[in-house]
Amino acid sequence: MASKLKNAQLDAKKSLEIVEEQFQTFQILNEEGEVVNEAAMPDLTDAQLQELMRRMVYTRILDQRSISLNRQGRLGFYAPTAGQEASQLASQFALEKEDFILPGYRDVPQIIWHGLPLYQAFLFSRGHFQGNQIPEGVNVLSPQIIIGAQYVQTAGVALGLKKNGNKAVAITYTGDGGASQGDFYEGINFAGALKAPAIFIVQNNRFAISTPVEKQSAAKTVAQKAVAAGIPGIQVDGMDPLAVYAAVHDARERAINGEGPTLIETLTYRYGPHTMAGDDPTRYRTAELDNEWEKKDPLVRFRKFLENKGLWSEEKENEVIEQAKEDIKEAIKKADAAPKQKVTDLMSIMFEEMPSNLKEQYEIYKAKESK
Ligand SMILES: Cc1ncc(C[n+]2csc(CCOP(=O)(O)OP(=O)(O)O)c2C)c(N)n1
Ligand SMILES: [Mg+2]
Repeated sequence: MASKLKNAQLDAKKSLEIVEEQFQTFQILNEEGEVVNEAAMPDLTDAQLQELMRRMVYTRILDQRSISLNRQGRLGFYAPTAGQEASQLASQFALEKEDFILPGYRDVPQIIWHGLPLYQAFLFSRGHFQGNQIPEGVNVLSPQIIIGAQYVQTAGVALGLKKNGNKAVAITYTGDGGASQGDFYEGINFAGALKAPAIFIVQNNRFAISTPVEKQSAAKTVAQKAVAAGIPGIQVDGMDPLAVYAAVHDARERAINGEGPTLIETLTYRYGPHTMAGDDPTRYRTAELDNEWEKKDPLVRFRKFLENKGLWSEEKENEVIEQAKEDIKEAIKKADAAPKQKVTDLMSIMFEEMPSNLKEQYEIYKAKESK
């Protein structure tokens, strides 16, 4: 129905259409591994390009091994990551060590590449408290399970960095489902108002467990939600490592220059189930959709791109695979060697000064545990 309001500035529907038209998907490398946006090519050396590929291959292996370790009962909570490597690893690759990462439960690869030892990631999966004892100098928080909560925390961490005069950013990740939560809006709004150096990533893998993104929101893109918060927003091809890197690098530059936060939506797909707790993706996704997305695979397109430049080979890839398997074996051994956690451990790490009623309980457990 045509609007009765002829003046476009007063036409609410037109205003929305104008916004929607602005949010086109940013891409540099197409599915064939060809550069389609030369002007936006990030400034990365050959060695850096190879390192990014190495991390993606390594993480695909880590995902496969984690799934099989979970099935053997040797890991606990695990949210598969295959398909999301470009979105996860190219964004982390654009960071500096002093930047803080506030991950969601699927974002364990980013915190590993930011410095969390692999065995601790395995301990986190097992629900062992040592998995959450982040080493000094590794600027990551524990993976958040409450959907969207990390967005509010990121606004706070970013504001803290700004107040301390640190030239660093806080980056966080949630999913398409997370972008429907109140915390999402509060986080981007607060960071925008205070020009906090935050980068808000929404990895839109099209499903929140079984709920398709179309049922989550009337918004055509997640990126356009930035408009209401008055901050820049961009939708990126999340299967394209170069586009993800360029978008995050750009957002980081603006953040540390005092220009405030950015919202980045990465269009991606998880090949596996939501978690290893038992959902069956064939009940909510079609094989056609799976195939369509597997054709966009980030490793396949980046491999082609690098091979064309003479920067990658089967031999190199096999070396990475072997290294990953070796590291995983070692890390599981180390995780197995962690002492069984005790109730008294949980109590003593929780309090600097234990309340008197808990002191009593502490003694009771201590006596039980020494039997
Ligand atoms: C506040 C809250 N509500 C519900 C849940 C249960 N839950 C766990 S994962 C999930 C779906 C999240 O989907 P999305 O944000 O798209 O992230 P993805 O798992 O696809 O990466 C839900 C509803 C939760 N953990 N926290
Ligand atoms: Mg999702």
